Amino acid sequence: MKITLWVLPLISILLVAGCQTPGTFNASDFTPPNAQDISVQDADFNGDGISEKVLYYKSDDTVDSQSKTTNQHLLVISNENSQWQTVKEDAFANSNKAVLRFLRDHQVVDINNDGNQELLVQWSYERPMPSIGSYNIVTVINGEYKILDAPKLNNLEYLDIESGEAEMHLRSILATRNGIEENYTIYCQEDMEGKPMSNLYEKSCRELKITVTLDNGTLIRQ
Ligand SMILES: [Ca+2]
Ligand SMILES: [Ca+2]
Repeated sequence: MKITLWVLPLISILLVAGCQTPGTFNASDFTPPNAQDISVQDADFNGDGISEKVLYYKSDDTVDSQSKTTNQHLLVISNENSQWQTVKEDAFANSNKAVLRFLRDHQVVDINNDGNQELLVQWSYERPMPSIGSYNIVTVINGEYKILDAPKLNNLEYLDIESGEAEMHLRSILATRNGIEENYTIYCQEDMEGKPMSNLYEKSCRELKITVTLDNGTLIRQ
């Protein structure tokens, strides 16, 4: 009888633990009190039919006018064993002393059309440049969350140097179900020669479209 009294509560505890359903997601569990512009999106990265969360927020860590910092945070949060946990985070800190990059856009898309969703994150440079910046994607590879950077561009593979093509700059990207469509503008030496910096990219030679695909966990420029 004594044994039963000990065992029964233990069994009850184990049963309750075993039957736990994913708890309610509260963005406030993952954001500081000064978080602004909070947004939450559902995304199923691993294709198990259960949504993970993509959480974005800004936080202003300004101490005084001499020390101003604005942070942008992008978190992927997954429900692991009935606990919401951050599985990937990208933070962009910009202060009045150092500006690195700005988060420009993020969207949930299925880049390789396999039914699992990816997160496409686009960021831009500090100052207006002929290029928009770059991007990365968050995806699950063999059960692990990974950030894949855009593949490094080798201009020489695409520029017709003999015809005077000198520079190429990424002007926009578009997420499609066949991959990431990169749109480049190409500039020729003769159009840039002798121009001041402000007019350097006034005239372009041609446009070029390249598709980047996600194959076997790698981003490949076609
Ligand atoms: Ca999932
Ligand atoms: Ca996919």
